[in-house]
Amino acid sequence: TTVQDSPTAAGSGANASQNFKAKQRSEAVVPPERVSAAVTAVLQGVHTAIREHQVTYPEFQAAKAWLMEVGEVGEWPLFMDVFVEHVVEEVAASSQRGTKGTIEGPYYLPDQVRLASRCELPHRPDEKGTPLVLSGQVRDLDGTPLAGAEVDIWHADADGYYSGFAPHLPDGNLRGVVVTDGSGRFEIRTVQPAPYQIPTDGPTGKLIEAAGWHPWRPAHLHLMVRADGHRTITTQLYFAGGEWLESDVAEATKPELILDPVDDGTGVRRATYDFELEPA
Ligand code: MBD
Ligand code: FE
Repeated sequence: TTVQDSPTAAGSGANASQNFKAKQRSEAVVPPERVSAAVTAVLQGVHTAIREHQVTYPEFQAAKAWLMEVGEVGEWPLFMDVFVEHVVEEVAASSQRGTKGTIEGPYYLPDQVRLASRCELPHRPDEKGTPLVLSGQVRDLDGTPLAGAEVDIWHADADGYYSGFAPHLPDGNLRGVVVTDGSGRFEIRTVQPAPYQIPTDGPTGKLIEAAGWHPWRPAHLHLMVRADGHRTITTQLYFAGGEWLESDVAEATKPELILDPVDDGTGVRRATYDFELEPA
């Protein structure tokens, strides 16, 4: 892990880049025809934009400087996941049945603490935010409950920060791998996350500001749901009525992924969500 001094774009970017590189990934073997076809299409898109918008030399040099800065501060994982991943997920989703997936984003960390089916996510003693309980069941496509499935969950805190990517948060905060019980059920106690704002001090934030867009994602929980013999689902759950739900900067919301938690009368908001996994 990298030690950060303050919650800056460069800090979270460096951690996200380091985390991305550390992941064990199989080298994609892509035939030259496919490389050529895809890269030609990307370059043609760039050439078309330059012609259509009569891009000037100063603008071209500014674009180069910006690209260099994104790499220098480690924001490529952030930029790619915010502006590109949703289309890769859309392509992947066309062959996926069961619960809808959506993008993983840059802040997943593997190997978090394993928790019993009824549990509370690790949190600080003074963790802010409205208590939230998410319960549900993991099932096969035919409705068979999946015991011992993993509900790997991570989310931002009530200030919109992720542990591992902000120096003031303890490692593992609001992250855990919840194992379903004998009937595939789980009940996770945590706190309501805040919407997420793209760091405004980094190149991604500066681009968003320069273009007059907004830097927000609606509040969300991230989940990866796994069971032996089944295809892992990577998804997110959102909150009905939440700000930015209709204008997610990462374009990663889906109507099937919206929770509508209800206060149980004690100030605890409760929601249920069941996951259906297809065979691997
Ligand atoms: C996030 O929290 C996120 O979920 C995505 C997809 C991109 C940036 C920050
Ligand atoms: Fe997120």
